[in-house]
Amino acid sequence: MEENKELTAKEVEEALQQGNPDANEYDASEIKILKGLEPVRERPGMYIGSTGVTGLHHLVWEIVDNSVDEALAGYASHILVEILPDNVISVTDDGRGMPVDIHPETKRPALEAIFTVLHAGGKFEEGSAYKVSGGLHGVGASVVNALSEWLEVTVSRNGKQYTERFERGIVVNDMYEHDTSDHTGTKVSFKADYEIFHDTTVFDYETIRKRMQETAFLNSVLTITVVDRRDPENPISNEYHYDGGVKEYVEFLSSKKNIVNKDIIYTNTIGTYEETNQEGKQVKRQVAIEIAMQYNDGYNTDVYSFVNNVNTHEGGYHEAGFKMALQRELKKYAEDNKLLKKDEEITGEDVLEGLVAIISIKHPNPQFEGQTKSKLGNSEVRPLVSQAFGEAMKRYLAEHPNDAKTIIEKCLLASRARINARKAREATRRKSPLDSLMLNSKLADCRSKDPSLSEMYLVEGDSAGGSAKSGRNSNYQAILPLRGKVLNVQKVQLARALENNEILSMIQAIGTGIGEDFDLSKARYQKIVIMTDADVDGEHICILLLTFFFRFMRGLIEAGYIYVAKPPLFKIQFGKSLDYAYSDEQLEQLKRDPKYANKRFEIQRYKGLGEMDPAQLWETTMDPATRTLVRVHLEDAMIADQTFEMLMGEEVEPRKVYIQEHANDASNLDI
Ligand code: 0RA
Repeated sequence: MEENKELTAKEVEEALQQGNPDANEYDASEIKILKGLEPVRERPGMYIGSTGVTGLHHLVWEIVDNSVDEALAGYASHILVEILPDNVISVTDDGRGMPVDIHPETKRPALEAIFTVLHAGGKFEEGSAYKVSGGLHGVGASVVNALSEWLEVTVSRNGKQYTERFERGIVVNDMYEHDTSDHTGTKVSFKADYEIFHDTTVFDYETIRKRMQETAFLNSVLTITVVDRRDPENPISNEYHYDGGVKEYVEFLSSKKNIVNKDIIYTNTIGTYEETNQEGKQVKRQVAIEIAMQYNDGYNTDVYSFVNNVNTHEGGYHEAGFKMALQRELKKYAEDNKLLKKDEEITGEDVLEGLVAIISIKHPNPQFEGQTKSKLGNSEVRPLVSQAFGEAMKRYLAEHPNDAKTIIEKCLLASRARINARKAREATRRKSPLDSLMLNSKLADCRSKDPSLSEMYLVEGDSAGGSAKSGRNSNYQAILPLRGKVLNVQKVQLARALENNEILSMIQAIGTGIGEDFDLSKARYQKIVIMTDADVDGEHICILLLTFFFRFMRGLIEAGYIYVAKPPLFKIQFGKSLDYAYSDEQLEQLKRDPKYANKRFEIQRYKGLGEMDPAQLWETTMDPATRTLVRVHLEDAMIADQTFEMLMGEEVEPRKVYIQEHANDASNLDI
């Protein structure tokens, strides 16, 4: 078996054809394994989630994760991530350098396995406490190699440098020794394969910068430098190092809010649990627990949790342990200090209002569960986190009696508001427009009743709404026009959006309910598409809707049901040739196309969706075969939520700057 793994795919197939009895013992699935990295190229989505822009960026995360592991193992401290001309990515660390020794039997260098054997290095290995192995992460460098036009690794070790080169996962230059080196480390450079990433092989600096900043917050030993060198004259760069770890992360997230407790509540500790290992022995395992939190005077809850640097959007036992301890300690403090009046109580919900918290744990053997594999399923973690954070919270409250009182007061306010809201809701439930059909809805529903096939377009403006209704495929596309002006009132309170007829129609049409009543399984559409003009007003409406979903129907975003449509910005026409451009660059490219170059072509700039007739709107923005939809991720909605705060908040100056910066910038929707 082991020896047969050395056969190439071609040799296996030849052996099978010749009826070689040894080869015949393998069934089809085993042959797949023998083909090494081929399955990755056949079904890339299985390994990196998608071959769109998100999957493309996964390649970077995979390579960086390996260097982060080397840092967490205590050997590296600096990671350099560069975007080079032609969208080549290069990741350099100052770790020990990947192993270069030659295997005595295979005669191959040890590092080759890291890049050519599926899953090598991705799984938990006994003893290596904090290997990243969550969700879509940790599939390893071999997957990146398989999906790269070329990949080159250079190791500095033993005073020398070693380089090996691959193309589409295959060795094209055996590892060779060259040059001397006065340090150790690993550098991996790769070019994503255009044969795999059809949409784009262009990396987004902001996406990489943000992720690296987050990685630096979560791993205080690290210094990460990010550089965009695609324009050689104007390199862009950022460097991140946070000695304070997640405490600084909370500081960062709270920076635009009015904080309630000045000192951040923080703990950084190790918990232990017992487990039976493969030999049936009881062994102790360690879990690193780092938590920071702070209250602000807002109403949102921003609790973000991570396991081995993987964002656990769906929560799990670590989040549960934190919330449990937070409520327990606040409740106990309030009772012990006689801060509760008769009939007053503090529930788990009350302690979450106006909370910013980061929960980061490092676990040797995490179990990821849930719809998007982003929920921690290890139950032993709950008591560990609950105890660790409970102690920190208890100490904080004892040492900060003034802050403690303010926090309890705030919880009681939330509690009263919650009780009043419930009473009001119960009183009006019968009359609630959401529960009845008395709404004067402008919804043009689709015929399909199958949510997995049904789409709803939220369209800005009555005129575009009319075109969309005429142009749509009414079998599966529903249209709800939204009057932009109504929504785009400056300083509108989000709660006021709930009084808006169109928003109510939208909630009713979606069918899940909102807030506490939200139930994803009742969604009537699994694609909800925001379609607004590519101007400032359109952007505002989009931000408002995303903020609304983020706060009241977050499950829709988590389930991946929310999309933003990208309408074209230009039409270019000469005789019978007609094309649409979705960006300035694309228009410039079309102008150079032989169809148009040196011709008297006409260009129409679309100022709004309303300028398109039904057929054009269908063809450019609604036809599944030709349209561009951008799926909204939780991070995007989070950013929209922060932008919304900024736009609607008390501070006038940042709003002015934002509007000025975006006024002439129709395509700058950051989603
Ligand atoms: C296994 C063994 C050793 C180094 C590494 C892995 C290693 C992997 C990566 C991936 C990115 N950067 C890395 N740096 C190191 C060497 C073990 C030894 O020196 O004894």
